[in-house]
Amino acid sequence: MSNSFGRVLTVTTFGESHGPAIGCVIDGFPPGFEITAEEIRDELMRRATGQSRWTSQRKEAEDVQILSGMFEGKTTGTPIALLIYNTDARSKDYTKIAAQFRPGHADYTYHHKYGIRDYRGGGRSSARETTMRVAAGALARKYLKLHYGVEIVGWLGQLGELVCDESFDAAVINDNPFFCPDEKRVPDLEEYMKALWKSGDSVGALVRARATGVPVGIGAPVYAKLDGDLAAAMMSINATKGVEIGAGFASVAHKGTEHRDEITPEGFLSNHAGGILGGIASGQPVELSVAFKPTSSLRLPGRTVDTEGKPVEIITTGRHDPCVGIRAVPIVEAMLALTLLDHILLHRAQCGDVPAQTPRVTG
Ligand code: EPS
Repeated sequence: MSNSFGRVLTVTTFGESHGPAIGCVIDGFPPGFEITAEEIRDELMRRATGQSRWTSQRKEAEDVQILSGMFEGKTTGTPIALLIYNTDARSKDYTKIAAQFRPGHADYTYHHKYGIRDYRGGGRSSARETTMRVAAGALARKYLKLHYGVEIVGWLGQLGELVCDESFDAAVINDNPFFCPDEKRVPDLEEYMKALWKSGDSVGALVRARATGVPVGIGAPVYAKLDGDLAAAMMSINATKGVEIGAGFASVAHKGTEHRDEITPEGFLSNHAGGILGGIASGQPVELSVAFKPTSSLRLPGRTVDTEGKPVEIITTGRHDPCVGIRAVPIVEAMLALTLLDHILLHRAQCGDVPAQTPRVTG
């Protein structure tokens, strides 16, 4: 089925945006690991709506409950079930468009696929679902850091036409509501977003992420490539339209002599590969970028059809993100953490006792 993610460490999410609750079951997580609901909630609040004026104003408590898989504060190795009640759904916002398809939205395809659709808040296709990815990602992220020294950082690379990371300071990313790594750029982003709100339009964004300290050798060839799994993980997030690993599409214009990351005993001399060679981690930072499309719920009228196929003009009211890519930063980080931990566990199973005979280069 299509609601589960991962090979050894699996996450199954359930729930709809306007249903009573959302949740997930994490299976295969290593036992004996300490984590609290508060730590998970801290991660959730980075992604949550209503935290700044630049995102949807829905106010959810994100009061995550750990229902199973933990005893005396530690994971037990059994399925970890997490649950969050939805407390601020406003379904009447959707009554007018219940029988219409927002252009650019999954409304149309869900309707044709299933013949029935929970139109309230986009139902299962809502970005609300990503809450549980971030919840599961909080466990993976903490484990990766404590057991392997892996550090994950995500940031906004571009919002519309505004490039945000010409200057990069990781320390400021969490100090502004855009996850922007250049604090001098924040006023420009505010101006841009103000104008966007006023116009009623939405815009796309580019999210970048990097994981350092990734153990060399994790990943797998051919059908379980680390980059393949990362691409699938990122493309499974709502509104994604593209993923690049390392130099990505810029590789097209590279010469081989430029693109290859030359190796010296002191380290690699570049990282166009984004830390992955042949689907297997090189030990260099894993680097990727994800393109998010503009939100399709717009108050500006657009042409569409209704469920009878008749032409109608659609206007979407309610609380929507004018740039869903902003809140996507913690989601990209979570999917990166989950994919890396899944591959570490997979690697431990098959190759955990392979002796390292060659010195490992870093950089
Ligand atoms: C969303 C539309 C809005 C957002 C929602 C994602 O839903 P609603 O109209 O119910 O407020 O608020 O985001 C969340 C609830 C969330 O937690 O991310 C959409 O269409 O994807």
